[in-house]
Amino acid sequence: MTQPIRFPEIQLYSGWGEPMRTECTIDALEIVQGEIPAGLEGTLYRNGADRQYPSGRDDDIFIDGEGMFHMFRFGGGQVDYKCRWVRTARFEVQEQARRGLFGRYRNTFTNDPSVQGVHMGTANTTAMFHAGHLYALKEDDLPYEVDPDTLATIGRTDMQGQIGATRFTAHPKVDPISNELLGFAYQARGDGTKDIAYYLFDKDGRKIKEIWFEMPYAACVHDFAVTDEWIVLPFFPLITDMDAVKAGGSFFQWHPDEETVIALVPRYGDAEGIRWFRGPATSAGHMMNAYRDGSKIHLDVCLYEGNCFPFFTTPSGETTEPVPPFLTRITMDLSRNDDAFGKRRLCNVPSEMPRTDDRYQGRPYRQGYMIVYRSADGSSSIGRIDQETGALDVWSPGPGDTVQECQFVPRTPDSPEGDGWLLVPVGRVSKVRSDLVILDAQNLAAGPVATVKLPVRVRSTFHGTWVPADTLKTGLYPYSLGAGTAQPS
Ligand code: V55
Ligand code: FE
Repeated sequence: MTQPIRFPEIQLYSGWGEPMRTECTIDALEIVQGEIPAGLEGTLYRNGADRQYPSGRDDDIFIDGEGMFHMFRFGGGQVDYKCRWVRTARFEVQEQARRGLFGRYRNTFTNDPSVQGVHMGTANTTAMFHAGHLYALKEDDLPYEVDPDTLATIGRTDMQGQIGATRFTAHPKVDPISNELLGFAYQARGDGTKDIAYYLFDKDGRKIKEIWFEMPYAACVHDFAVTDEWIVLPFFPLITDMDAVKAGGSFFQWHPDEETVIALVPRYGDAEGIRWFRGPATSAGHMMNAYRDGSKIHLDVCLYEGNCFPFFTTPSGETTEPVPPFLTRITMDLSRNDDAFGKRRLCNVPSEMPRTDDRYQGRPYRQGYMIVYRSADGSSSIGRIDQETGALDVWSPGPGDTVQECQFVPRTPDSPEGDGWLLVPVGRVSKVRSDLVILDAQNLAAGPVATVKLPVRVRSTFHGTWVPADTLKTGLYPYSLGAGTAQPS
């Protein structure tokens, strides 16, 4: 007999965080307010962590857990919902055993001896669509391909042998204008290594560039940013020490005495052209955007002046005080001959999970969208910052309710920047279910254009992507930059 399944009584698994463990299909969701805008035809894919089985530990963290992949398909004024587990190697051995077999976050030394050699990858972080294929990604493993209609898992892939690294980022950038895919791997030769591999793929999924180099320490490189000429890779001192990992410890440790280091890698060049910049210890999960302005590179990032993950302690085991993330512009001037970067706060309200109109990734832009934290009751809101005026336009779902990362969808393939909708998953926490809300991206405060009701809880999603209906068939985004866009000089 196997042990009874019982999750530990920890905050992570209480209330809204209770493991959901449910695959479901709901056609024609109820639209409880408004109407689905005409022209909104396509699919919102989202990925998040749930828990198939308890790990048998009480130190699980929210970024761990098996990937649960969600899809909202918009067509003819209706929305269909589906969610499915990503059937990773890890998922399948646990399914067979009917219990948890994997231990601490990314620590292979804490796994059940029976699963030695089975990858711990959860495929839980984002959805990527490129060159006609849909993927579920986790930064410590290769991509898993997923069927875009059924969400059935097709399998783990190195993209026809093109990814020689042991893994691939969960924050790739698919440029919806050029249809290029830009990505990288960190700790690319295995856990604890300092290797970075940068990859560039063309619109057909053929690798056209690959650059390998070393970061200063074995950092956690969760996200990156791009410009027309550069890849921006920030290294924050959340560092892997394999001796600690082998002893069953945490996969990352916070080093307040190490520097923040940023590498600018030539997007189409080679490792000789890399430029380095340095500053005091800070950290971040997520970048809003980057762009080039003459000799300056601006990186807009939700920056923590300290450790963004208090559950990763210092090497001596000290926990750090939580610090709020503020949208911050880091500026690197290529014409200067020192390696310091400048730093300026862009918004005084704490914010996370930043997004833009994806057509403007890597290009001068004006509109940024993010989750903002304005009240102390645990609720969250969606905000739009106008980078020209600094003004914040906010929609709040209601007391105690929460929002997840939003997705911008342009009204037409060539509409001006920011002319379109924001799709926002909302946790109706007191009702123990979710909504998907559609906002006019130019006027969030006006409230939803439509509210789509889910009779179930979408427990956790981190990131996702929007695929227009035609793009599912052609494999190409049909987008172009709208009129009046400023271009770099
Ligand atoms: C992050 C998220 C992760 C992870 C490592 O936000 C870092 C940062 C969702 O999973 O595994
Ligand atoms: Fe992320």
